[in-house]
Amino acid sequence: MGFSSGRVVLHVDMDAFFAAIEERDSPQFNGKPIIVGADPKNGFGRGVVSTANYEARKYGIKSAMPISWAYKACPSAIFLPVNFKRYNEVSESIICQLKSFGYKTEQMSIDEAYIEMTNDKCQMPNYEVAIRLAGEIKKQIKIKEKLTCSVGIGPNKLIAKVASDFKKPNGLTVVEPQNIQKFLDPMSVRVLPGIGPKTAEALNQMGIVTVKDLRGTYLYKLTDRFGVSGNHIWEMAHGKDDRPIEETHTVKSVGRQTTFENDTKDPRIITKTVFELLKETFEDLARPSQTWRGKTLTVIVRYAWFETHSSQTTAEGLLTTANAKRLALKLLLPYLNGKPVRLVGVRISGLEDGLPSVADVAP
Ligand code: TTP
Ligand code: MG
Repeated sequence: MGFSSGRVVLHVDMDAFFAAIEERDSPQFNGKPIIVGADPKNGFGRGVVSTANYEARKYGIKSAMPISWAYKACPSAIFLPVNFKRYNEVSESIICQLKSFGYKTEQMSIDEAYIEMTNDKCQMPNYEVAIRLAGEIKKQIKIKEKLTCSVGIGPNKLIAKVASDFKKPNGLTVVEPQNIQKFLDPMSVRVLPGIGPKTAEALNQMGIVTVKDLRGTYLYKLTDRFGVSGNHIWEMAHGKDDRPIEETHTVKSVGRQTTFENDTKDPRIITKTVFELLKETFEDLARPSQTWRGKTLTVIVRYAWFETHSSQTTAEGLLTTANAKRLALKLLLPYLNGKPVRLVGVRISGLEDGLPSVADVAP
């Protein structure tokens, strides 16, 4: 570990977040597989898994899997509904704790944040200070919240993020600049943020499976295939990432979605459900300590055969409960076409800091 003038970034990600909170709050669940998500309805439920604790993951259960599959894999697991309000409270408390260390901190989602440690005044090598801070963060969160997290330390957000996911739960992974390539090379391209199943499949078809394969690919081949995103993919493969830590916006989007009990073609049911989801999303936005507002509204519609559409619009000024309903209906109309709908969702994004919250101005 040498002295380094480069960047040092920490990424903190809570372990099995929703499930860990449930386990903590109900000691009788201790050590049992816990699955948070839609109601499994004895194997006939149609929603998805939000998350599962590590005990349940032994059965192959993971986020976004249909709840019916999870039920099949482990019918004796404890199935619990999602309690966003509770998780949001815990999340806020953890983010406050992270900020209290005094470094620039950016919340990325309900259970993760980046911390910028570059230019620390301390005389010790930066990575040593970062490792100490990581230990202190883990200790504090354990004491105050009785929860564990995993921490990644690296020279930028990308490396810190991949590192925090490298060893879970309760992990600490440090990747100094000289080790970036050694760290990334053997991994599947899927570990790179933003490379989902479709992009990975396209890369596989080009003979690219690992990050090393990706790094050995000519940039033009990637831009030919993926356009401008090719540049981004190529930079990630080289461990490059210039994104700064931005503490201004705490959360970038909030939303809700639901799977219908039975597929429905009924425009009244679909519309009513979208309005209900919108109401719940606005309630999520109205948390008193938040000072952001939404501008962009997205409506998601999934047909019975899983074809999924999302369309969005940006409000002129603020998105209020009143204009959001009108905009949602406009976005929804093309899908009220007699085709059976399986799932609908709404999302509000483009949140800004330091402005009145949506709830403050909503009628
Ligand atoms: P993650 O950090 O992706 O997952 P996790 O904290 O449950 O587990 P890990 O130890 O692997 O970090 O997401 C944080 C929370 O967000 C998670 O607890 C539940 C919620 N979530 C969903 O509701 N649906 C999803 O598809 C994912 C990925 C997460
Ligand atoms: Mg997590």
